[in-house]
Amino acid sequence: MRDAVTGLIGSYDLAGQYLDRNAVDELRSYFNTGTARVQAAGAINSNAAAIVKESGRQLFAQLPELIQPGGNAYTTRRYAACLRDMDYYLRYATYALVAGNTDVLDERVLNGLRETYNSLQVPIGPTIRGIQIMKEMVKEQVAAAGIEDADFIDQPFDYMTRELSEEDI
Ligand SMILES: CCC1=C(C)/C(=C/C2=NC(=C\c3[nH]c(/C=C4\NC(=O)[C@H](C)[C@H]4CC)c(C)c3CCC(=O)O)/C(CCC(=O)O)=C2C)NC1=O
Repeated sequence: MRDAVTGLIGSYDLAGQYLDRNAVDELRSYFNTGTARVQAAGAINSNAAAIVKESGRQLFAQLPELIQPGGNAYTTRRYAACLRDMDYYLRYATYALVAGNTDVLDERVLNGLRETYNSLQVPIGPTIRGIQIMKEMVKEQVAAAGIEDADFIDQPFDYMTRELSEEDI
């Protein structure tokens, strides 16, 4: 599992290069956003349950067929599995935000996920919609907590969206 620093060092080491201007700029930008990243993680942590619950509510309001007979989140068990998945996405997004790197998402979340979803007929498009709803809600929470310049929030959510949507929708 990598973070912004170990990821950068890893690729420079592979090339046998000193940290050049680009590397230094990248490191500077990571360290400059460091405090805000940690604060954002704190804001998410204290609202995580509410963010997941409210995102689920919005998702099912937008796509009510998911929780109707025949829908993939129909029955209490599958409804709960869906919200649990949303909680996974939020928790791992928080790790990736602090790390400034999406490696943890590849390793712990995305690896094999599409295959699992396809085999259980969990629809990918609506899952992506749920991830994007959470992203917007996190941005609101982070703004409400007074954390500025929090553009980095988008990255893990958009990364999961991109990776999930690559095929098979
Ligand atoms: C930490 C990494 C990790 C992830 C990401 C993960 C996902 C994950 N979601 C699953 C199921 C599921 N996932 C969903 C999710 C949804 N259905 C919908 O209609 C919605 C669009 C969506 C919620 C947004 C549902 C309903 C199931 C149960 C499907 C079934 O058993 O039929 C399963 C199958 C096993 C199980 O039910 O636990 C896995 C492995 N597991 C992990 O360990």
